[in-house]
Amino acid sequence: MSPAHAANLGPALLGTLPSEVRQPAYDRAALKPGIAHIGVGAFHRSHQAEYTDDLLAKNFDRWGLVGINIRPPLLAETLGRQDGLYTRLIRQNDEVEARVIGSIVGVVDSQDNAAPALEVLASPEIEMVTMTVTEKGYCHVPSSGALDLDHPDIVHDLANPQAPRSAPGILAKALELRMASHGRPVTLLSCDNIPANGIILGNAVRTIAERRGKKLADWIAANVAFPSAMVDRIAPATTEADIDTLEQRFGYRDSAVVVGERFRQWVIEDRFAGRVPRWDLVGATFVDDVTPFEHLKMRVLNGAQTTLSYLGVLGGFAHTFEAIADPLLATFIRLMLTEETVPTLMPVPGISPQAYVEQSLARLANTAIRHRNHQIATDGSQKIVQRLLNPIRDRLAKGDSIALLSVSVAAWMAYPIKASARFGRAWQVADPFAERVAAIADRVGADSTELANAILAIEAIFDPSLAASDMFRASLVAGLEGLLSDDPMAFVRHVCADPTGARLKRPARSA
Ligand code: CS2
Repeated sequence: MSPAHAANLGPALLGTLPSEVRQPAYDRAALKPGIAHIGVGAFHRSHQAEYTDDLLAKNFDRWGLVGINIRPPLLAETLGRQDGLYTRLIRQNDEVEARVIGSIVGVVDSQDNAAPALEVLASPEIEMVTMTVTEKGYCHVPSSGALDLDHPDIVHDLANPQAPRSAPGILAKALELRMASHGRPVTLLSCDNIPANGIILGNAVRTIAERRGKKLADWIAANVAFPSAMVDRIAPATTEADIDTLEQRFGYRDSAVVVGERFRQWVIEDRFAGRVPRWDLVGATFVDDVTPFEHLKMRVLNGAQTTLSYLGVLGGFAHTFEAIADPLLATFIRLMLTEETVPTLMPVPGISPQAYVEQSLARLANTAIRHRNHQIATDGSQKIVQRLLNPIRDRLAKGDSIALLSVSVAAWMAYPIKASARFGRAWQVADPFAERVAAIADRVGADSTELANAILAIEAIFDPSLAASDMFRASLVAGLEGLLSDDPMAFVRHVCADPTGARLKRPARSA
């Protein structure tokens, strides 16, 4: 800790920054709000806000971003103090590149009360609403995608539509306010890693709106678009060490700094209401159907991250880059992706899946991105459907082997099991289903068959038709047996050394 800190980032500091720090290449004073973003975390600041900054530099227009946080942390003060400015560091092994992003013109904290969020979202100048509210922010049932009507926030919002708490409830109320005031169309663009995110968001908002009456539902049908999108850039939660790195390297403080890799991608379904920021002029792609891109990204890149996070924790590795530097885990991941994941993908225009696998593995090996395995492991119940279970379901439908992907699902199960009291509370798990799985572990103990059966019975995660697969169940039992043992990596070694032998064959059919 240096005794006297350097000056903090703000408009006054811009003129004094080292020349290697890139700065907004447009007149920020002339920038007016046009986009609202819900969930201004590290990912948004590294991704959509940077694309928008690029767009403003290329084609200046009324597309300033207003950030809204409806969940912790409070951000208005930190970012407000800096007039919305923050530094985006790109770190790629030894390279560090700093850039000040200027696209955020305002930040609103709306954690305690929806009113500040509603005021922004309902304002006529906002024509695009993007969001990164995490998988669980949609309050949907992961296995089916339907809005979870038993979710406490949804129960609350249906009973108190004037004071909503959930993201879909807040959006439905904002649309009602728009309808009643100016009536201007708007696009609601989900940027979270859930499958068919536009459809899931649209269903959630419409389900709530229908309860408010046909008039609102009809207005939404005519004036609101919910395109799907695939977003990508690895940008872990910012740490104190990142803030210190910036100060040491570039000589100023920035409490809102974000760190990301060089790679970025944004594929957006070309279905908008009203005016659209032309992000396609600065590297995003507008397409008719994002499904192939979304499968590629969630199954390969995210599937690898999730697998490395659970196997990584079990193997004693703290970060992704350390887990993938382990030759055994690297071998397992490459085998799983190549043999089982890639064959489930749809053809993706312009991308070779095998090249994408290699590119993804190289991205995960970036030693400057300190992505904690426990961070990626968070909310796994909301992530495994799209990352692991959907490819497993596709393979089972064709009679293909699922032994490697099942190791990853077993590792996801082992993670909360080992956090239960009965298994010694190895670590803390943040996941809406953590308590439920821990209770199962406390009740059942170490019997892998009973553990697998009880966890597979959680229908919100495992679709009953998937849970009914004998092959899947048997693979999970074998996986749990191995991964809950004293030497989980021995099991992974066994699977890698003898993939065909270790893989369970399809149960023989009786003639
Ligand atoms: C990660 C993602 O925490 C997680 O679930 O897998 O945040 C991942 O880094 C991004 O999707 C990369 O685009």
